[in-house]
Amino acid sequence: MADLSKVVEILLGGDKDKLIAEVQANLNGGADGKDILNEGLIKGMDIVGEKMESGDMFIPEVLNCAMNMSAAVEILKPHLPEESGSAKGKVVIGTVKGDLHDIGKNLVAMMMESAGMTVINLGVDIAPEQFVAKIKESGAQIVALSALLTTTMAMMKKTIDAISESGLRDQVKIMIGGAPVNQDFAEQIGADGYAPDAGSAARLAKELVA
Ligand code: B1M
Repeated sequence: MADLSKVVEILLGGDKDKLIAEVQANLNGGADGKDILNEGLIKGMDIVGEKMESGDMFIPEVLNCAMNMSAAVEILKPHLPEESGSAKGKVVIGTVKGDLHDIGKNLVAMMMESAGMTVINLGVDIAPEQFVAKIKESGAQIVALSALLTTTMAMMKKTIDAISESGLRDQVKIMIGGAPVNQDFAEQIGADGYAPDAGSAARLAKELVA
């Protein structure tokens, strides 16, 4: 595998043009898109998170790194493995209310699209009633909830409860993901599934509509 430590280093340095040039140089050199994502960009964002926690990086710098990562993902998109097989199905995806993290959720949406699904990406900070309204309007078969904060995990349950109260629970499969959640939590709150990363999320979505 290519040495991707420079991608990590440049991501941490916060220069978007340099990051894009480095990602492109790695692609030109034959590096695997998935490796650049996992061993470069995601690894870099993990270090950003550690620095944020220890007070060595502040929110504006973190946000800048996040925006640069999103720009780099755009370059990587055509080089990421497509999920095999064409699955039909409509997914409503969003980051739950109170939570503004969207990079992971957008990767999940991208992988689902590459698996042939129609994805309605509601964005971040999405209230339970917004999910309910979109399910009604779109007739989606899957609802995909993302959360990155321990404080917003409870909003996943509130969203599932709102879907049940609106009488739509039997029409949709609900899947969850994001760093603080796991399979046990999914079962506890009555979700139909949990996926740890974007690739497995697309596979799970296909299974849920099969
Ligand atoms: Co925030 N943040 N942040 N942050 N941030 C974390 C999550 C944190 C772990 C950092 C840390 O302290 N180490 C920490 C959470 C602690 C906790 O609750 N346990 C944290 C905190 C505390 C906060 C604030 C409260 C900070 C503050 O204001 N004091 C604040 C909260 C704002 C809010 O949401 N209300 C905040 C703000 C921000 C920014 C806005 C500055 C920025 C987000 C910008 C953006 O997203 N557009 C930001 C960032 C960038 C991060 C870190 C550094 C990186 C997140 C990321 O994009 N990772 C993050 C630390 C970290 O994750 N290491 C951190 C890369 C991404 C590809 O991974 O999102 O995990 P991830 O997605 C993965 C999987 O989780 C999974 O697949 C993805 C791809 O494989 N997945 C799913 C995600 N959703 C899925 C859904 C699925 C299936 C899989 O199915 C539906």
